Amino acid sequence: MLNKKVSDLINEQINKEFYSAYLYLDFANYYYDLGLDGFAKWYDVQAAEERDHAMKLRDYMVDNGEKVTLEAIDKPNPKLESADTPLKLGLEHERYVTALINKIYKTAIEVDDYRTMQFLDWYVKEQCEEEKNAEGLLKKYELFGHEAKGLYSIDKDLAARQ
Ligand code: OFO
Repeated sequence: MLNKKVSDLINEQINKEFYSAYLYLDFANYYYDLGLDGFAKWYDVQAAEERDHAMKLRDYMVDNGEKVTLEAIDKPNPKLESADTPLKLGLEHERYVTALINKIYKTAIEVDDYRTMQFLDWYVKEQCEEEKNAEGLLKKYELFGHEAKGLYSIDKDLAARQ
């Protein structure tokens, strides 16, 4: 069994990871609609990864004899006005998730839960990677994406990476 504060936060995080998957799926839909399939596929992959993150947390709860309570997932409702909006919102969202993971980690430290700290190390590393990717993509867009040729080449590059 885990400390109640820790298990409550992990349970909440499961929901947040599923929400991340929804949000990225929403971004993917937006890009498919614009005809930018490379960007869309990139966010399809991100959405699948977020679902995996939720499942990994779920499995950790189960492995530790904790009950998981699934809550309703919020509707992703960002106003997507231009091709760079999802990129900006995506970076903002990753920074928010990093703060959530840090909060669980901090709570685990406070209650001497070394097992959870070790488990969360993977998420700490993953968030670093995801923030880096989101920043990189936004930077690329800001440099080249405002012109059709540049946007097309970023899209092609993203499609090739999937
Ligand atoms: Fe769940 O990996 Fe970032 O958000």
